[in-house]
Amino acid sequence: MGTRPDQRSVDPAAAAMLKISDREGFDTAWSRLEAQQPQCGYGQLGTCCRNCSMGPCRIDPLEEGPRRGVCGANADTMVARNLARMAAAGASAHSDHGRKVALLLKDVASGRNTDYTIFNPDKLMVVAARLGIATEGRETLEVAGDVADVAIACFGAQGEETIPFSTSYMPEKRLELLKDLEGTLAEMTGARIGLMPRGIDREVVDIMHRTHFGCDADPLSLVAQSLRCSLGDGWGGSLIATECQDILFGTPTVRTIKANLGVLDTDMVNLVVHGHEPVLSEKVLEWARSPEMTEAARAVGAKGVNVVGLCCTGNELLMRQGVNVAGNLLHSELAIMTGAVEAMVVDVQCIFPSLADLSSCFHTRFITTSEQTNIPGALHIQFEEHDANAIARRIVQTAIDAFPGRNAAKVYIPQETEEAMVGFSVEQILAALGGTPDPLVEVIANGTIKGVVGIVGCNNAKVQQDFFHLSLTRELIKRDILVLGTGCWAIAAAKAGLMNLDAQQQAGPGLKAVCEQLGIPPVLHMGSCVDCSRMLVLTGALADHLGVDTAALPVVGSAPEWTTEKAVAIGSYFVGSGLPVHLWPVPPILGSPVVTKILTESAKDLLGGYFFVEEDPVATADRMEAIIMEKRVGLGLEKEATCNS
Ligand code: CUV
Ligand code: SF4
Repeated sequence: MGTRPDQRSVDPAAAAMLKISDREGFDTAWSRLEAQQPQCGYGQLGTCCRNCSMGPCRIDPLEEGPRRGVCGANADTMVARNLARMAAAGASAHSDHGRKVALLLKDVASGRNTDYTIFNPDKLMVVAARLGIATEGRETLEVAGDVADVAIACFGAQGEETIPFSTSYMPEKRLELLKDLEGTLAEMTGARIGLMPRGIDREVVDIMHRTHFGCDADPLSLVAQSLRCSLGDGWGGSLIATECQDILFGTPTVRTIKANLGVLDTDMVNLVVHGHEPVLSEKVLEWARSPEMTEAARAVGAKGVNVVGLCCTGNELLMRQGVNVAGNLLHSELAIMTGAVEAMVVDVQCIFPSLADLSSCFHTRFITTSEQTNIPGALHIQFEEHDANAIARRIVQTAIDAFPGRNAAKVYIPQETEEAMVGFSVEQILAALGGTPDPLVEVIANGTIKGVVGIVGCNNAKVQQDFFHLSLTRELIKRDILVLGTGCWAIAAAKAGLMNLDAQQQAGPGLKAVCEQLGIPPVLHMGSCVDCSRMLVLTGALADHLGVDTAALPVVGSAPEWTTEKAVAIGSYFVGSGLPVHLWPVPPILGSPVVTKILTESAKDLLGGYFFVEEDPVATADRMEAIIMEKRVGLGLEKEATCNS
């Protein structure tokens, strides 16, 4: 490798593992990124198209080559089509996850599935009431069946109306604005361009259709559809995933966990769960903790089975069950290199195919479980919800059976861990505030806290691991801006100790005082990527509470190390929900000045939300603070703050 381990990651545990990796000559995301250089400039700009067999076509940004593809599509069309397809893929991943949980809820309600139960009937009743489903005097399972039916119907809806989850959860003013925009856009273009999701699946298919050869060439309607599809994810598929998971497995409550590779335990059978869906990992955890499996682990000389999480599966388990987390995306290969992992069990999304080969260098069983994620070289144990107990037991047994094969000479576990206080569901945040948003509104209004930034997303081998996440987060809390978020950002913050109470010391005086009073860290873990829906719900609650639109709030979003198409969908539904959203690295849109302008300028006028790109964390914090101050002035809060000071 051309770069030093500590240039690849700011995490000392990662740097330690990368030294071993360099010595042993293992492939990693970093070495493969280096081997990919230079990466394709057309791809970076978004100006290549292979949507038909007259192509592939590409447009040179230097105006040196042809300005149009064979069919006549120009750079604007290509960029907008490619972006829309990214949003469609991202929304599909999240929403398909939501569909599976909704279908499971239905099966539990009807008694077809007895391997799972409804752990949280209280949340069920709240969700039902929100959806307008009668709850009074009704059986839990009956109500659950109705909630599942409404959720499932949101996927396949065929009418022109907005799906019920979106109309029931969106804050009032935003709902009005998005509906009214259809009229505005019709006046501007003469075309029917809607933004409210009509059916979660339908909006994805709409994108695949309109980006097919010879359909939509207008960057504006392509971007609008990409927002609509993403809104169907945020206020649809992802929201359904979160709500149904809370019903089945519990709403997260505050708890303390440990984060980083040091959570692997030399004396235990280490079972890493990686991917996304708690439907699998909850069961694996349950069996790993069972007396039967503990006994089986002892029989092979281990003290028990140590389940730890990675990425969003890790986030799901730490939020609800207090399970320790081994790391975020770029830790997935490093975890296996410790030589102490008996099994890595995965379902869907964010799973490097490289993990199969790497596992074969160790005694590690790399176990795929989803029909949608088959990886050559993996051991596939097909997971079936209706037979979840038996299959989870088999998975845990497979990990235990691998333990005697562990080679002590190959084991190195970096000892780094940090404690993190996690579990900040909207319900928990409101509980910490004493039941209403009032105290939060008050400290924002009087300027003790200037505003809120929600950070999401991944690791990206192009960015020094966790560097942007941590620098930006530290810079914001220092300025009395509360930071909350999800995904691999949250794991980065946990690993760096930003989610424990000591981190209050790194906050500005106002934020510090509020956090001390409430007994919370200045950086709040709200869950997995689908739990970005929790951020929407919180933002919506604040907006409705104040009687304003979300775009008026001093709230900004960011995805500073984004990687996946899901992040495109998340960023887009934040923008569609009225929030300014920072991105780094640059999305593949710069090949079209028109698309760039729509996303960074026109969106602001129409939606209040818009994208901006910034490479430097301090400059990003400057920009965010400026936006927050602008919103505070808009709400008339700044005068008040000046008087107080
Ligand atoms: Ni779903 S989407 S790398 S695990 S946050 Fe992590 Fe989060 Fe991005 Fe994937
Ligand atoms: Fe080229 Fe048009 Fe075909 Fe795309 S759709 S590959 S631009 S001919």
